[in-house]
This record gives sequence, C-alpha cells and structure tokens, in this order.
Amino acid sequence: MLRDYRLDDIRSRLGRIGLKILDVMLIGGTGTGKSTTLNAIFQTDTAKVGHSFAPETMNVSEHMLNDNFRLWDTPGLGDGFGSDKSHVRKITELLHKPYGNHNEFGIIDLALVVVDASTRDLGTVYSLIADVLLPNINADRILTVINQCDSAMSGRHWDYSSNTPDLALKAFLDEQAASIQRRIRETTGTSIILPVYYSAEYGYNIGRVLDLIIDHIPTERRRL
Ligand SMILES: Nc1nc2c(ncn2[C@@H]2O[C@H](COP(=O)(O)OP(=O)(O)OP(=O)(O)O)[C@@H](O)[C@H]2O)c(=O)[nH]1
Ligand SMILES: [Mg+2]
Repeated sequence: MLRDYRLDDIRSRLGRIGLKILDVMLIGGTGTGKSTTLNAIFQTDTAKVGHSFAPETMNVSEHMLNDNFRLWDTPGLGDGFGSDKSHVRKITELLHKPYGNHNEFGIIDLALVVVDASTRDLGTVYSLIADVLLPNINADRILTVINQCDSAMSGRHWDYSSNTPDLALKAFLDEQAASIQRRIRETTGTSIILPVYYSAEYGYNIGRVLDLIIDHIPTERRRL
C-alpha cells in the first residue's frame, strides 16, 4: 500500500526537525497530470482529472495520504485562458501560508514540479521555477518529475501489457531527464536534482516519485 510507503522513514526524518506532517505542493503546467499523480499516489479518484482541452483544477486543495503526509494540488499554469495571474496568486499564497499559529515557518516543505514527457516547450516550467518558486522557496526544496512517460515517444516503445517502457524508451527518458535538468540550469541558473520519470496513468515508477520526495525531506523547517 502506498499509503504506508516508507512511513517509518517519513516519521523519523520529520521527527528530527520537530514536524508531524510533510507538506508537498504539486505544481506545473495545465494538463501535465498533477491531479492524476495525486490519484496515483492515493490509489483512488481523490482529485478531479481533466478530460478535455480545458484546464481542470481551479483551486488549491489539500489531501492527507496518512497522518504524516499531505499533498496539495494546485491549478496548472499556461492554460491560455488568461487565468495564470490568479493561479499564480493562489500558489504564492500557499507558499506564504504559515505552519501553525506563528508566521515563522511555512507549511509547504517541498514543491514537486510536474513536467509532461511529450512537451518540447519548457517555457512554462522555466517561468514557474524562476518567477513563482524561487522567490518563495529554496532551490533544494524544488523537485522535478516527468509524467506521462508512456507518451514520450508518441506511445511507441511502451509495453501496454506490462505497462513499462522498453529499452529504447528508457534510454530516451534517461536522456530527457538529463536534458531537462541541464536546460533548467542554463535558463534559470538553478541546479535541480535529476528528474524521475513515471506514468501516473499506468502506475509506473510511482514508488520512485515517492522515493524522490522522501529522500529529500528537508533537514530543517522552512522559514518564511
Ligand atoms: N497517457 C497519459 N496520460 C496522462 C497521464 N497522467 C495524466 N494523463 C492525462 O492527462 C490529462 C490531464 O490530467 P490532469 O491530472 O487533469 O492534469 P492537471 O495537471 O491536473 O491539469 P490542470 O488541473 O488543468 O492543471 C487527463 O486526460 C489524464 O488522463 C499519464 O501518465 N499518461
Ligand atoms: Mg488538476
């Protein structure tokens, strides 16, 4: 059960900094699969997923996976419907949201940037990192993941019977992860950890996404 995945690890790492709940914000372009990722981790239809060209999630929502792990879904950027400004405001408010009653620490511990594997245009990701995240949260709290890895090569090289990529697609995805890491560094001046690729739709590598999060639980609380 993903609900209990490495729960002892999460608890002991949080305990070291006096925190009870790990708070992770999902963020990214519209349609990249943030809500589907949340559902894949929860193994339920907790968040509403989009089924048309239009963006789906309009507001921030919080979801407890267990007593120690909370995910925050946010509206996607770059939807072309002119909502970016209000979405950025909601995301910024969440980044400023305090933990507890004092304004000393922020509730959000980590930001998980969801990128869609079939996109060539990383413009939304760059501006999200440079303009929305970095002014509000340290670079070492920004994790990047590549969703929809099943569609990366237009669905070719994906084995739909085992729901895994073949060797050619794996090689492509490894190169893509390195390339995204490099391009983000060149464009935003920020070094991010090598992104993990997965498929929320087909439940591939969800454990690796959770590993990335758990392995990067911060060693101190986030000061506001
Ligand atoms: N093939 C494939 N499709 C996916 C995957 N993850 C999500 N999708 C599809 O992508 C579409 C958008 O998914 P959402 O989860 O609503 O995307 P979102 O990032 O929450 O979008 P907004 O709420 O508009 O910001 C849906 O049709 C999903 O079924 C994936 O891993 N593979
Ligand atoms: Mg959504």
